[in-house]
Parts: sequence; C-alpha cells; structure tokens
Amino acid sequence: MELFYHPLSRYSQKVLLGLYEKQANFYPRVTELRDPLQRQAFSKLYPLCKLPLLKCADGSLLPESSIIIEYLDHHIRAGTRLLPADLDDCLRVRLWDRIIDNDISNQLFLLEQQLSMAQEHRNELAMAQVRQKLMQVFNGIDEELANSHWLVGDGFTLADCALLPCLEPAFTLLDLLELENLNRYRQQARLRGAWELVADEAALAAAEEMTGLKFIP
Ligand SMILES: N[C@@H](CCC(=O)N[C@@H](CS)C(=O)NCC(=O)O)C(=O)O
Repeated sequence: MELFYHPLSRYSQKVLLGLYEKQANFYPRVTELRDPLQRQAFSKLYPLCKLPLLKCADGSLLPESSIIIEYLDHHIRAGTRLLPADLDDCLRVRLWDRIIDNDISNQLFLLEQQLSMAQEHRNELAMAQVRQKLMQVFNGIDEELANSHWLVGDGFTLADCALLPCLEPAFTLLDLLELENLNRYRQQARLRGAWELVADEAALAAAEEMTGLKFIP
C-alpha cells in the first residue's frame, strides 16, 4: 500500500494514526500540494486533489480519511479494532467521526483561515460564531468522556483517529482548560504510541518550514 499525504494535514494525520494503530506496512508518499508540479501530478491520480489518498495493494485508489480507515480495519486483522463489531457502538463511532470532521476539523480550518489574514480583513463576527459552535461540540465531548476512557467506550476507535489531530490546534485557539475530562483525554492521547509517531513527524515538518530548511513553493 502507498499513502499520499502531508504530515501537517489533519486528515492525513487521521489516516496515519489509523495505519500505525493497525500496524500496517505502507510506503509513505509525502505530497506537497503547494508545489504546482506536485499538485499537477497528483491531480492526474485524483482530480479532486485532496489528501490523504491510499493506493491499495491491488492498485485501486481510495480517497476520504474515514473510508480509508474503514478499509484498513476491514482488511488488516492486526492491531487495534477501529470500528467496533457491535452495531450500536459502531454507529456511535461513525456519528462522532462525522461530527468531528464537520463540526470540529472543518471549523478549525475556517478559524485558521481567518487568523491567517491581516486583522482588518478578518470577519470577527463569523469567527465568534465558529468559536461558539466549537465550544458547544467540545462541551458535548467533555460530557461523553465523563463515562468513557476513549471517545466511544474503552477501546480506541475511528472517532479517536478523527479527534486527536484536532486537539492541539483546538487547545491553542479555544479556552478548553476548564473541561476536565477533555484535559485528561488530551494527556492520555499524548502517551498513545501511534499518536506520538504522527505528532513527531508533524513537529519535524513544522520545524523545517519555520526554520526555512524546507522550501515552501
Ligand atoms: N473529507 C476529506 C477531506 C480532505 C481534505 O480536505 N484534505 C485537505 C488537507 S487536510 C486537502 O487536501 N486540501 C487541498 C485542497 O483542498 O486543495 C477527508 O476526510 O479525507
């Protein structure tokens, strides 16, 4: 298998986490979509031009982080079971996965976009609304975590693969320190071996960009 991804993309991190949890072998294909040549080459593979993209062992191509993780969970028996066998638990996992992608990850992206603009061009009202919605979702997650170790029950699942890449950006952009259960979850996430691998690669990529060691096209 080959994974086309970028270490700083949240949806890529979600799939990397799934791959490490499943102890899967794969060829890493770091793809820089800010480079016009790489973007052009990648768009021939996947015209919607979004990362991550999995090239399966049979050569077929699979986009969309949640679908990739479902594929991995179905085809690889080793490692963590990311979609529970029990149908009700599985539906809760899928529900949280959707909520996290739509109502956290994509909203964080909107906030980050606004913050990358000069102050006078920012839409402060829209930013406040996004922040309020995000706080609502994180309050719900905090309540959920009062009774469960990971997001859905005691086992690490697809829902956690979706949430972990959002945690540090969310703690940077929002005031989440008073959410006790979420803070406990954050500490425990930092100690998860698979996440450490993903976070280390992201930190290295961020440092290379900051120091100018890596040229951003
Ligand atoms: N729903 C997709 C979202 C993928 C996505 O938005 N990827 C971003 C990077 S995090 C991307 O490739 N953006 C490039 C672009 O839109 O040009 C998934 O779950 O994989």
